[in-house]
Amino acid sequence: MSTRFPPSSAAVAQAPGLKRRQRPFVGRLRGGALPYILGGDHAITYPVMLAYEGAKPITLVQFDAHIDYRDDALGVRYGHGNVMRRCRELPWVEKIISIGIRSSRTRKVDFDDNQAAGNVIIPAWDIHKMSNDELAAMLPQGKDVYISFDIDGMDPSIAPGTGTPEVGGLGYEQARFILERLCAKNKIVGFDLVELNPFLDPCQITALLASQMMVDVAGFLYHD
Ligand SMILES: [Mn+2]
Repeated sequence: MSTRFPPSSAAVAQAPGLKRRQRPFVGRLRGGALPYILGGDHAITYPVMLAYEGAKPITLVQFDAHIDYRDDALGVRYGHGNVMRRCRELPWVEKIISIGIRSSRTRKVDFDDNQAAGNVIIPAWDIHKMSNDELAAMLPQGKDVYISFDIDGMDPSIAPGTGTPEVGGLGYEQARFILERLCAKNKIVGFDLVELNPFLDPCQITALLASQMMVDVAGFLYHD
């Protein structure tokens, strides 16, 4: 597989709606703001990443049950199933580290393409067996990190309110530890938490978890 690096203007030309979604971020990034995004469809990460053009190389840390690396899903190239592949095609995204991956529906060709592009996958079943020190050694250090958190990275017992739940996901303490380490050892340049669907969350426990993790990250970043 060859990793293609189309200029963002080319990507925007293929999907004009992305330009409209990207625009609000650019000026705010230049002002030093930290994007903090709630969703909704994971496809939002790509137009957000477009706004980092000209920034330092970014390590994109994805929490997810799925690698989201299909080039084309029934004609869709800018949906939530393609989003990490589209982001990796941007020259300023130097690597994707995917945490909590476990979907049995991942196609081998997409996995192979993901690995050929130099990305790192840390499956959920490895995380369940690792010590905190072993896990910490696999996380980036000294990087500009953007965190994209698909709530289905979490176990559906505590995060059922999402469209494609997968058993065997992360617990809250595991995710909190990883988030804390990412924030402590890197410069966080943006954060999104996506794929929470309130219509699938009747007890609102997914929203409770998501809101707690967003507050946690803010605390890790802005504590004295
Ligand atoms: Mn997912």
